[in-house]
Amino acid sequence: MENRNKRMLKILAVTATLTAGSASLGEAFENPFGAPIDVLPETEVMVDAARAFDKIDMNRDGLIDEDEYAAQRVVYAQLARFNRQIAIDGTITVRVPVPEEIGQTLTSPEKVALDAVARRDYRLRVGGGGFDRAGWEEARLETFFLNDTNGDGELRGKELKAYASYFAGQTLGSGSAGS
Ligand SMILES: [Ca+2]
Ligand SMILES: [Ca+2]
Repeated sequence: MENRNKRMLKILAVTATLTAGSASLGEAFENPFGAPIDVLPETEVMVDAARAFDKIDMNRDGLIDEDEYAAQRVVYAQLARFNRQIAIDGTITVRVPVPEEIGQTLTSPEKVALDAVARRDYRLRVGGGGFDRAGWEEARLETFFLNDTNGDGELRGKELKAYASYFAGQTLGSGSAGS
């Protein structure tokens, strides 16, 4: 599992680098993670989820299994903390800062806890072999909707901050990371 995480870390990190290259072809985006945004619409999250599927389905069997699901949760958190931002790979790549109060690194206990939460989350959502494409996109959208507290189909302000915090390894729900 450790190796799987390392492989995925490499793949997702390479993605950020590639994005850096393509962004420089564009105009004003100096940052490899794309342009900063104030508003994140649901449509961009859909595109991001669709693009993420192939990176997360590491063995290319068309399903995101429990290990792959847990690995992406941990790897996204590690990258988000290290980079201090999350990239959303929508129709254009955009970035959202990770709140300052979230630590620079994912500690070992945090990693273990996040892995356990991800596996529990996975088992609650998936019955059989894993998320297929549609199921995965639905799961990502669910994360979006849980953070869209006013239900207007867009994340902004505190909603966006909570969304970035989730990818940085905080768990959704009643505000506490524990439970
Ligand atoms: Ca798979
Ligand atoms: Ca909203």
